[in-house]
Amino acid sequence: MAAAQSTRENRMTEAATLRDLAAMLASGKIEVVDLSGTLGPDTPLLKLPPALAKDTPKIEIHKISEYDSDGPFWAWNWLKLGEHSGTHFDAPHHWITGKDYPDGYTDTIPVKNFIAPVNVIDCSAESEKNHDFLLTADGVKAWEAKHGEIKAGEWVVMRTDWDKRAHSEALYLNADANGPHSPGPTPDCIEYILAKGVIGWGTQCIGTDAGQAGGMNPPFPAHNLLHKANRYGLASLANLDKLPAKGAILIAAPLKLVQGTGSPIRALALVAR
Ligand code: 23J
Ligand code: MN
Repeated sequence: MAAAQSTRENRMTEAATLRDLAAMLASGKIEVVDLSGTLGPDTPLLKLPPALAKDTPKIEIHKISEYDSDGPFWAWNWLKLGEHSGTHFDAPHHWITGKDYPDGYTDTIPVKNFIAPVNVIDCSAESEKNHDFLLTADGVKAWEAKHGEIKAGEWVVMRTDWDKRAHSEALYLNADANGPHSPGPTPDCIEYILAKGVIGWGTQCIGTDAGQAGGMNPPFPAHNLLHKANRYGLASLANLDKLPAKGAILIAAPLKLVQGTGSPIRALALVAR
């Protein structure tokens, strides 16, 4: 958007646009689509090779009271919850390549980066056939030839319909003796979209990288390259099958955790109907 001088006429036009938006949300002409999975003790969580690393703990929801002797008129819970649990946001400080950005934590990222247009690349058929399917730069270019160019400031998300497996951690992680098998990007895919100036990259799998990405060069290229560029990741997105290829607006705001490296989110999309 051109940073035009905000004249009185401009402000009136923009106020009218917001009124129109509110009316269209109320009438359903713009639909709000829920892109989050449920968050609880059964939410699938990443498993790393024990020799390499510690895992994020199981999610716990503990009751404080529910209209009882511990709180007669109220119900509330406390949580044990890793930052990188369920549908979540990856901040730049999550990865060593992004460690030095002052604005790379959940509490320091500019909030305007939490609302942006989203490009949805449908890889569901390929991913069903090949659980290790990798989206390449050429794959993204072919998608652009059909749907239009990816622009600076936009999200790119990979639709795999992997959310249909999230009811079972075994199905979701899809691991065998050789480790997890789930689709993701190649290094050149991430390099290509970063050159376009995207705000970030999202997937429907447990992380932003493919299951076999530990063996790529660099290891975990989505994490390595996105966060090196001070850009963001989204993981375990749901319901991407309900979005158009282009035209939706994605709202993905992490909790304002102090020096947080990520956070569960309630990801939402605004879609014209
Ligand atoms: C830590 C180490 C490796 C990976 C991840 C976290 C994630 O996917 C994540 O949730 O950011 S691959
Ligand atoms: Mn993460």
